[in-house]
Amino acid sequence: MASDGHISLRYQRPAESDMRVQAAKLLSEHQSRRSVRHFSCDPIPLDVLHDCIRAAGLAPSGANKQPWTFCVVTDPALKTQIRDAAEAEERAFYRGRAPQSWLDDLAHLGTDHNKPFLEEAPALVVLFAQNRGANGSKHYYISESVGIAAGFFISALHRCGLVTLTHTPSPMKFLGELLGRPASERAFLLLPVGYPASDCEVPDIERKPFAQICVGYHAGAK
Ligand code: IYR
Repeated sequence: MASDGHISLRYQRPAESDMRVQAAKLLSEHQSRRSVRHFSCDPIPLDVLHDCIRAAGLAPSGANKQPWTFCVVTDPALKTQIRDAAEAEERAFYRGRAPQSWLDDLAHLGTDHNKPFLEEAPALVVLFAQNRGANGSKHYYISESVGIAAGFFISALHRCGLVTLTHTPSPMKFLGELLGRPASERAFLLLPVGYPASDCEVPDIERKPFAQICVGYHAGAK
């Protein structure tokens, strides 16, 4: 049945046994994903990165407005400019802008204002949220939509063997200026992308157990 600008959904229901195999595989893949702050300088295949962006661009969005722009930076001079500007903001953050309670919450990550990964990672992806469309048209649920696209992107990178970090030097206004983005766009995330450095370490952190993140409301259950 196809009518009124609609088409039939292409869908094949899998067997439950196959669903369980896929679910276990997906869970195990996600368990090995980590945010990385120490990158190898090795270049990455840009076509792989572009496919990850294509996959991210398939995310659902408010009224299908797709209110995102993915900027890919590999130019070393521009990466240096981004690092310098980000470190200036981060210096202000760590030296007073952040309340002590916030710094205490970050202590276990071992972060400071130094962001060498902004030059070392072979690609920086700057994800912008579009507050309005090119023709001034309205966009809806912008943060939700761009956040979902970012999640798709991070997941796609991981499946392709690349690592990243959801970096948010704050404020990120300098990114729009350095990349010449229109005033209707605001920087949402800065994601360095590449391979981990050979001696890369990550914080030894735990994830919340299932019972703490999921509450079930099932008929007949006591
Ligand atoms: N933007 C700073 C601080 C920072 C904030 C949070 I919330 C983190 O999860 C990690 C870091 C920085 O990148 O160092």
